[in-house]
Amino acid sequence: MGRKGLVLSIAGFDPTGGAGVLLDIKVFNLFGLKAGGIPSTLTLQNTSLFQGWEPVEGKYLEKALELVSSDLPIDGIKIGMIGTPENAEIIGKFLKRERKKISWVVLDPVLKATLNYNLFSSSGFIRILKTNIFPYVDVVTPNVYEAETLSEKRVEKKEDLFEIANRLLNLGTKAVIITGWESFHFIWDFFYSPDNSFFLKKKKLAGYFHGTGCAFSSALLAYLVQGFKIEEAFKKAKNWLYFKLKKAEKDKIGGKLWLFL
Ligand code: PXL
Repeated sequence: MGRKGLVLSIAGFDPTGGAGVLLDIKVFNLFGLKAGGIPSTLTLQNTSLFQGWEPVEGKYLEKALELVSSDLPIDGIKIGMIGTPENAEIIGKFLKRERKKISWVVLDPVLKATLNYNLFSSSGFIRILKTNIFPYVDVVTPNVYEAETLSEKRVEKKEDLFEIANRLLNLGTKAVIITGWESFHFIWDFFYSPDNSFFLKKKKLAGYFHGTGCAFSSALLAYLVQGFKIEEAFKKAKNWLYFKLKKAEKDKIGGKLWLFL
C-alpha cells in the first residue's frame, strides 16, 4: 500500500480545466501525488455553455491504458465521465485484468453536466457501467440525480437514500457516497457501506460551481491512497472541497459557473 506509483484519472477533457481530467490532475497535484490522465471523451465547453462532446476512439483508450499500466505502478484510479458503452466495456476489461495490482478504484458515475447536457450516449451505457465496472470499484460517488438514475428509484425523502445506496452496493462496490441531497439551508452527503452509514451536513454555499463532483472524488482517492480509512477519507475530502469552494466564492472567476482550482 502507499504512494510509490501513479494515480490515474480516466475522465472527460474539459478545456477550461473546470471539470474532468484536468481538474482531477490539479487535485492530485495539490495532494503531492504523481498523477496521470487518460481522456475518455473530448468536450466542447466553457464556463457558460456546453456545446457537446465526442468519445475518444476505443483503440486509443485501450492502448493508453495498456501503455501506462505496463510501465508504471498504479496506486489508484479515479474514473469520471466515460460516455459510451464501447469505452465502458474497454475500461471494464482493463479493470478485470489489472484490478488486483491497483490499491484503490473510485468511480464518479457522471451522467449529466451541471449545464444540463447528457454525458452518456445511450441507455446501453448505464447497463455496461453497472455490470462491467461497478464490481471492480471500491467507492462510487453519484450525486442524487445519478443515484436515482442508476438505482431506478426516486428520492422523495432523505431516508430513501438508504434503499438507493443499498441497491448500488449490491452491484458490487464496497461503499457508496451519495452527494448533494438538499434541504432548505443545508447540503447532505450520505455514506453507506455494509458496516456503517451516516450523513455529513454542510451549510449551502451561494456560489455556482461545476466540477465539484470530480474534485471531491479525486480528493477522496488522494486520501485513500495516503492510507486513510474510507469514512475518514470521505470526511476529509468533503472538508477540503468546502474550504476550496468558500475561497473561490470571493473570486467569482468564470461565466455562469465559477472555477475553484
Ligand atoms: O461536472 C460534471 C462533468 C464531469 N466531467 C466532465 C465534464 C463535466 C461537466 O461539464 O465536462 C468532463
